[in-house]
Amino acid sequence: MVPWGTFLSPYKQAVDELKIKLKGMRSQFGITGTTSPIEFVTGRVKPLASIYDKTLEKGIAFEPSQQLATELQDIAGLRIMCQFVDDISTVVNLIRQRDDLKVIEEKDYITHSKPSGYRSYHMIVEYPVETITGKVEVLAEIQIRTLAMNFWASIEHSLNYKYKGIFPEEIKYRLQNAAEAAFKLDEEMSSIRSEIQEAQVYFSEIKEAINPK
Ligand code: 0O2
Repeated sequence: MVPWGTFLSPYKQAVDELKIKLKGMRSQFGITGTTSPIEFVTGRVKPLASIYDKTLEKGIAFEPSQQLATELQDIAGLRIMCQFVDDISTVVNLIRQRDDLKVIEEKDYITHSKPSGYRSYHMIVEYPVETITGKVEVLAEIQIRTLAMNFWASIEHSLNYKYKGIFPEEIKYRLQNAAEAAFKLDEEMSSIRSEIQEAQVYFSEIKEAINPK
């Protein structure tokens, strides 16, 4: 059995490389003077404690194995945050068009939110990592969501940790209300999108004039 460090190292490389590539997409929009659909990008390798919890949930052995690599599709996880809901489909299309990864599966929790209120677009991709012993194909999960969806998901995630997935009814109800409020916020922001973007271009021009690159 390979040590955990060895098993996880291609995942770490995949996260590092994909973070650079996805952030690169954002910079390219900046260079061409087009508003970027990507606000910011984060990435992480799933901590061992979370891998352990997932193996218990799925009833698989907690050991570095091909089964684990196949069944846990988010050991490498990337998250792309967008300002507006419409930006999500732009980013999804940009990812679908790339030659350096293969989209294996897509889950649209935006059109069909989860019962918890969770909204996000998930893409499972296969990404080749070059190692000193050859090419390793790893799975990575890319979650694409708006800033409002991300705010809700991070709060719900912390509470989930606190209540170990079993929320008191009152909290569950409040979270569903908060998800609805986040949805409304996204709708309102979308309706004044052009106003917001004009203001953002105006401010970035002023910033550039005061502090040229
Ligand atoms: P963490 O700590 O973020 O890594 P899976 O459970 O992954 O085998 P499933 O349920 O089909 O299979 O995966 P799905 O629905 O694509 O969800 C995987 C990830 O989406 C979760 O990973 C969360 O990051 C996020 N997610 C899904 N549902 C919710 C939700 O109701 N609330 C929040 N806050 N996040 C959610 P992990 O491993 O559960 O967590």
